[in-house]
Amino acid sequence: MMTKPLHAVAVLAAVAASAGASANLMYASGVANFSQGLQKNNAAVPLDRSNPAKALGAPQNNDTMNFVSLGFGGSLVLTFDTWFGGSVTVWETTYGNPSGHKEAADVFVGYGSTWDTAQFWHVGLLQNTADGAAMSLALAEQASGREAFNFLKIVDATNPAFHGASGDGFDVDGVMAELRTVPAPGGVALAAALGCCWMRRRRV
Ligand SMILES: [Ca+2]
Ligand SMILES: [Ca+2]
Repeated sequence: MMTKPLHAVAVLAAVAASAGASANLMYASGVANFSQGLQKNNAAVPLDRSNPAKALGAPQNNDTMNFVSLGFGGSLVLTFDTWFGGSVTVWETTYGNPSGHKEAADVFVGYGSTWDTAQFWHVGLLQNTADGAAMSLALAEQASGREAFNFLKIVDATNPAFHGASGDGFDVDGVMAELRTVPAPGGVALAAALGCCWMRRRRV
């Protein structure tokens, strides 16, 4: 009896921790794949800019080494604790000077059992000057017929012409998405179950 309130608190804390940002928003929590590109001069991106885990969790959103550099043409596939939809928000790092470091990336959302077999739909081209703003998934929803996704892919689309020899493409500090509590696969499973019951009832 005495422990019941404590249990309730523990459960609430666990729910809050998994939600991350808030009840309806969450930050990326896993790296499904990282295929880093190179610097403009074809040298490898320095190690301190090459850890994809720096794109997970809440963005630091400051001028520290809080990001992973995609490298020119590089890509990063992230996952969340659960299904997401609605919109996604990406934070980039440009040390307070985005117009001096023009970087861009194509953002995709995907659905599938693994990142390399998943189908992806284009969300938009994100300029680093517009980072931190929510990108609507409305067009991806229309194209896919889905309202919930389980992969988010960011592909560097930076024009090397804007950069010096050590330019290294788009930098990802953090990514946020809206939680979807009723994923389509569950709906499909439910429909299948209902169809099964209906068939069974019909036979009776
Ligand atoms: Ca960069
Ligand atoms: Ca970060």
